[in-house]
Amino acid sequence: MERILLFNILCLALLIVLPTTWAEDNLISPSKLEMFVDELPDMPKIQSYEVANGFFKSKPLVIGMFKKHWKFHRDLPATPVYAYGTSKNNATVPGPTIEALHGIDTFVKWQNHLPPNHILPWDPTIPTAQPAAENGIPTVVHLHGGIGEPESDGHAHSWFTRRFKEVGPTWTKREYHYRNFQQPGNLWYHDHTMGLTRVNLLAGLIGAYIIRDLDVEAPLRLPNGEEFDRTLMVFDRSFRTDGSIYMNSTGNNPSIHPQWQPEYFGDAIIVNGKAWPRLTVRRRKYRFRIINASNARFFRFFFTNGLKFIHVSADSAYLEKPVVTKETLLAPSEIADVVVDFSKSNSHSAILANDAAYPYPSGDPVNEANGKVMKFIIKEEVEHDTWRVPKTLVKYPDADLSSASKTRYISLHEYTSDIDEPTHLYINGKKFAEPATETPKVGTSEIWNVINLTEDNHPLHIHLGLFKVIDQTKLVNEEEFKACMSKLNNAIKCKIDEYARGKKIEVPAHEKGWKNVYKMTPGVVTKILVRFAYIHSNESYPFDATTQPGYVYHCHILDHEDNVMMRPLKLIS
Ligand SMILES: *C1O[C@H](CO)[C@@H](O)[C@H](O)[C@H]1NC(C)=O
Ligand SMILES: *[C@@H]1O[C@H](CO)[C@@H](O)[C@H](O)[C@H]1NC(C)=O
Ligand SMILES: *[C@@H]1O[C@H](CO)[C@@H](O)[C@H](O)[C@H]1NC(C)=O
Ligand SMILES: *[C@@H]1O[C@H](CO)[C@@H](O)[C@H](O)[C@H]1NC(C)=O
Ligand SMILES: *[C@@H]1O[C@H](CO)[C@@H](O)[C@H](O)[C@H]1NC(C)=O
Ligand SMILES: [Cu+2]
Repeated sequence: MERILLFNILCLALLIVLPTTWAEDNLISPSKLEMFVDELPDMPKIQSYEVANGFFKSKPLVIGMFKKHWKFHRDLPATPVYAYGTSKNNATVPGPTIEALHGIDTFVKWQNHLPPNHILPWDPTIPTAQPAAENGIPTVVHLHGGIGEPESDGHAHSWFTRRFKEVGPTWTKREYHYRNFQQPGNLWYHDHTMGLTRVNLLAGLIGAYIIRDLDVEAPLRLPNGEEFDRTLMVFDRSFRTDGSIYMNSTGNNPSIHPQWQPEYFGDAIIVNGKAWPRLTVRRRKYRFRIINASNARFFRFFFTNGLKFIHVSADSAYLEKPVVTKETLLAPSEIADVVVDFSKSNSHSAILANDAAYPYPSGDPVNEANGKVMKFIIKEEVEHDTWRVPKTLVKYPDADLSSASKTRYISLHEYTSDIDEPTHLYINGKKFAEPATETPKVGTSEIWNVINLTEDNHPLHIHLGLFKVIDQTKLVNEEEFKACMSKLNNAIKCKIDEYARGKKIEVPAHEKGWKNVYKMTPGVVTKILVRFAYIHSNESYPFDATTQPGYVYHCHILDHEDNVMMRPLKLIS
């Protein structure tokens, strides 16, 4: 008893004597957390439809955002998080998976219950939503991959605080309306608040959203049902010994931005809310919809026992044919939708591993901790498998370049301080607040040439539009072109055609489908065809895409998006 008291007093004395950074840096070493001890959770499923008199109809949902505690690992104290759920009790990280049906609208009342004082350090010196502190934390939900009206798109300025006490300048409605008229596929919802996206996602505000179309999908006979069709949401986090999420609160340019850092990387790899979980599987085919919900970490997944990935879709649309790979590179927010056939395994377990450097591609190599993702324990007996992977999946129209009504140049810029540390990043050298320059016409397609003038790979995400990657061409005399761009900031005046003549880089087969995010390689011009219309039908949008506040497009490294690698996208009629 006395010894414990003495020990406590000593600890207290230490706390007082040591500089405050001691508490700040009191990180848990990932080697202290044993891998593969927690079972892989399945997030709760919520259907946004119901059957009435033999017909499907919408079932309106109410989903809240709550502050609560979440156990990320058996041996880690519960972590304060922000979680989506139908109640505080059953809110989860990631949030519930919303199951929608093609053609049946989803209605969601997103409700903010978050108290004041953010659980993570944010930075008021970057353009940020700043309601009165006592009103709580601003949030707004974006459905990533959704094709819907601007009012329900979760524009960065459409945020709201708890009980809608304060709302952002473009906020218009409490109940969001998702049409689900698009092709079946994988979407996800996440926070999109101006300047706070990176911290709100880090805190836990993410969840999956699946659109199913039974007419299209049932004949494919891909692995189906709760057991064989699973969503894996992967992200990285670091923790302190008390369980709280650690985010470095010292900016890389503290005199300019006291807290902002250009990229967040965590040491522990989390799948469906557990660090390095395990899943026991049968010797047959499974479908995994793998969503990379990291802020900045790229993953290059592979199986340690040589099992392969059979890609069936990319982002939110099916591929025309399955593509088999041994590894798969996912940028933040990209989705790999793969079938894995465990009957092909020659061992009783397989580790899903990752070997992507961070930042990708030129950063540090992975270590023991972030090089492993999860473990599959494979049952002994071989089973009769009723699922298959057909030779052809779903055919959508090809990218028809001749149909493009406009060609644009989109350049990605990074700015650095005197100490050569990044201070902010812009698209086209323009602030987010400057008026929209990308104003496509509803129903048209456009060619966008995306020019990466930075050292990093930036996953570009476009709201509303789907795109196909046409080609990737290396710049020649890149420094000369960059020098011109930093002066004139105009790709045509800088004679882009004379520089975009280098080697062509092949687009991986499993990324040749219709996408909503693509990795923009540095020093490369990536040509994409963006379609502001459906891909599965010639019908026009059943909503007005030209209304306020419009849409955005941005880099999906959240730390870049917040500061402010994002531009308005304004559709016109
Ligand atoms: C982006 O471009 C920069 C400079 O042009 C280059 O150094 C960098 O490697 C490129 N990034 C990738 C991922 O290729
Ligand atoms: C969450 O809890 C509420 C009541 O607290 C219940 O009605 C609802 O069905 C639960 N949802 C899920 C997905 O478990
Ligand atoms: C936090 O960031 C600062 C500035 O970039 C750096 O000097 C410091 O080492 C970082 N701390 C940790 C624990 O990584
Ligand atoms: C996940 O996405 C983040 C950023 O959006 C990216 O930095 C990271 O590399 C991606 N990880 C995987 C496994 O794809
Ligand atoms: C859309 O129109 C084009 C050209 O008229 C036609 O070739 C194509 O089959 C149509 N697509 C659908 C899904 O109806
Ligand atoms: Cu970026």
